[in-house]
Amino acid sequence: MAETMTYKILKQHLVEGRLEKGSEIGIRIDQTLTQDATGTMAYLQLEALGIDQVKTDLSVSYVDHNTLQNSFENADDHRFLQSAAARFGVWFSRPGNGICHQVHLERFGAPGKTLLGSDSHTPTAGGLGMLGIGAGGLDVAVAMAGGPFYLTAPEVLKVNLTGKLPTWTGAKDIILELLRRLSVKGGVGKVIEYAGPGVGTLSVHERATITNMGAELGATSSLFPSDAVTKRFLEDQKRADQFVPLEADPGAEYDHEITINLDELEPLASMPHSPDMVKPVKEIGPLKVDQVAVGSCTNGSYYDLRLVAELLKGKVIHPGLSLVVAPGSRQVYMALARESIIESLLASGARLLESACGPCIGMGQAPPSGGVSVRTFNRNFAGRSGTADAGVYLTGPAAAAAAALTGVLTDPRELGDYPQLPEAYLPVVDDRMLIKPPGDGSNVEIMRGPNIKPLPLNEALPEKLELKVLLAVEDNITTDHILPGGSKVLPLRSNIEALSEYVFASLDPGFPAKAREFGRGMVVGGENYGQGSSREHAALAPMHLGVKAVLAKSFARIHHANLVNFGVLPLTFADPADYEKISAGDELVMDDLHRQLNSREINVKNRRNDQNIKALHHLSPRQVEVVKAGGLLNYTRR
Ligand code: MIC
Ligand code: SF4
Repeated sequence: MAETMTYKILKQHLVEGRLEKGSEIGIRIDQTLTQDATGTMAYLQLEALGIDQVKTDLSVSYVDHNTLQNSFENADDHRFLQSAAARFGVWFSRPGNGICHQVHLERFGAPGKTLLGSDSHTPTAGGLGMLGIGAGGLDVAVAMAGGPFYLTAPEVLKVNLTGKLPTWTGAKDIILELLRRLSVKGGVGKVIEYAGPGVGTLSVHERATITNMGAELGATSSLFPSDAVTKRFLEDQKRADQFVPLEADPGAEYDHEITINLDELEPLASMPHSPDMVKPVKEIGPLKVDQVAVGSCTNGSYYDLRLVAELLKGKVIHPGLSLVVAPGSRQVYMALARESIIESLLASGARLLESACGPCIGMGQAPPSGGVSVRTFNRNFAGRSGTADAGVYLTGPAAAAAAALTGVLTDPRELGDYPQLPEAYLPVVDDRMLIKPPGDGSNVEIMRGPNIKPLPLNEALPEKLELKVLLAVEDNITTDHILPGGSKVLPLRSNIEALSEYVFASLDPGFPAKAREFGRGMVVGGENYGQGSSREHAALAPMHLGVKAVLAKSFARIHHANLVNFGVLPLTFADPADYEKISAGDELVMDDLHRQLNSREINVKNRRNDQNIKALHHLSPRQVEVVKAGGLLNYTRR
């Protein structure tokens, strides 16, 4: 049978279930990655699983998020992560070596293999033809322990690329066009496969920009074929032996198909506060810009930064703004340094940051009050930049450079002639900031700082739940709403007690106190509840506050899985109109729950008006048991 790339990889890795669309399958994970903000929890969980050495072919622990060391917490976490990596047989990428997705693409990613990462942008590896999937830390810990990763066998969406990108447009405009058409929930339940004559015109870095932001579509993963371009990339990375070709069979059947004619694209931007609020830059109109930020796992490649430097060359940035630049990896940084591009950026007035996530997750460089920031990043959720009333516009590097020069949002085509850039460059391959684990780590002592607290566990699911509705929220609530990032909150990722004080901080600062007062509560949500990041803390911290269930119109994939992993019951409205029948403060009752969970339907009674509402669960039989046990750790220990 003619197969898609997705199903070829899934078939080769299937260990449980039947490979039928919509049913739960378990797959073998070849490689894992963690980053520091989610990694501390993942290694504590690995420890709790009683594992001696990881069972994957390769696991890597990166430090890239919490690199601002305002106080001891982040530095302690780095030390914990380095020692845990050595203990469990995991490679350690030292702070300064770069953003996990960029480094993984360069140094470890391999076509045809599976990668599970505790970060939602793990599908960046799809630029190499690798099936990268984002998940909560606990799922990644289980994969490191050799367990299967469970997912719903996805639908496959084929994006047919025709034509060739015009000058002044780039890969970012392709993915923004897709976001414009499909919205932030258009990819839920799907893997997106790229095909067609346009594919061969895109470098691995351009492909990775596109697969990276598949996360913003809510997709399970995104995949490019592995072809001559991939082979050349791996050769340049001195990893030619890892090349295998991958493409869909002719005649493979897809569930959905769309075409993007690259010839027709123009510079696009996402407007505040959602990646799918996309418009052509020229239509957004004059807008004073206060900050430009270049880098991140989306556009932090050598090519992106070199383009910006080239456009700024010989000029100085507009006096009304600041420009910050963070290369995606040390490899990129070193190539830019070698070719004096760093010097050129400095001459133009750029503020150079270390190679890390930085401003993308609000780790410094917050824009001024009410400011406008133009960023080559992937997310522009309200408040994520660290400034609650700032507006973030997401663009490609050319539009970012145009804004930096003119001080206003500018269609880069107005800059005149497109610069002549050399086609290829040879990366500096230097792995000395990657620490290989010792053959036997059993004697390595794990170093814990005072901010690293033991893992909180949930109680088993009671037979009857009487829950106060603590908060009712609208559609597309992100995990940044549920649990913010930023330099103040992120250092608390390994201290759930302290972290819990920030649950729903931007929507309802009184939430933690209310939750504590009522003991057991729930949250009511709209469509696509929990979109965005993979942070399991957005399930774990509410669980710690006594949240037992979330009733929403629909869920984002990773957050749904994280709720289950911590024994919080995710339910949807059988009739979305019932959303209107519940308000904050109501008391909802679910009787005889264990029995009710045997069918899809759960009866929920609202004490305020004695009305019954029909809710549905979307749990596999395995997940029902996990929720009943009060989460995956309890379930596994049994
Ligand atoms: C993000 O981009 O939101 C993050 C920070 O990388 C998160 C992970 C986290 O919250 O630690 C993600 O994308 O999963
Ligand atoms: Fe880091 Fe931003 Fe990428 Fe998340 S999206 S991994 S915070 S650079």
